[in-house]
Amino acid sequence: MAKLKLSYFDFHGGRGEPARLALSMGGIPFEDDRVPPSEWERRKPNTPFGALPVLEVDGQTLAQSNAINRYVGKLTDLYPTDAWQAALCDEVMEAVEDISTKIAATMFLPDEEKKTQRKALAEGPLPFYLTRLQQRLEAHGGRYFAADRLTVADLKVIVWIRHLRSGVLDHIPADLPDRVAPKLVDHYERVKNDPRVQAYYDKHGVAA
Ligand SMILES: N[C@@H](CCC(=O)N[C@@H](CS)C(=O)NCC(=O)O)C(=O)O
Repeated sequence: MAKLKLSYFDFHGGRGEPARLALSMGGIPFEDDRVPPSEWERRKPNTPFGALPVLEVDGQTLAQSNAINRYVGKLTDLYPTDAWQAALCDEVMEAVEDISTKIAATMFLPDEEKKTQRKALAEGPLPFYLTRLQQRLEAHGGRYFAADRLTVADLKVIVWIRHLRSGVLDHIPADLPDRVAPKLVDHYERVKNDPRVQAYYDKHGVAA
């Protein structure tokens, strides 16, 4: 079996967590390399695109979270084998990436500017993506986003929903998902209660 090393920042959530989760759920051994902020400047130039996550496979590197998610999804049977269902899975992961990028762009803004931009996100793009993701979920059976079973798309969505509901994003109401996309919150609970997902969070001492 290939030797895997997944590098991501030393916090729960974010772009690296779906792959951490998938590998753990699939029982695939990997080095869980958690990069402390103090090491990032030194390591950044050695990553393919100056960003994390990065997956090393027998010493070769793969960047871009969704490429990593697809790869580990294939290793763990958490990615559809049917081409159409795989495309539906990709669609959802890219949609989460689109909106996550908008939120990430506000992270290091000065306070007033951050407030303005986050309020605008909470009034427009966030409800839009939440309701559209909910519609896609319903269009594909209502339980999972693709193939009527748990895939890496579901993992990417629950990590994002948990982040939104956690209240850590100033100026973005933590109850937004519950108000505008309750079926996405039901989906979050469904996936979170999967015994493999629960085992991961039990092991890492965080509530999903
Ligand atoms: N499109 C990339 C974005 C990667 C990205 O922006 N990662 C952030 C963390 S979630 C990062 O490395 N930030 C530190 C930096 O850019 O210096 C992906 O999906 O992996």
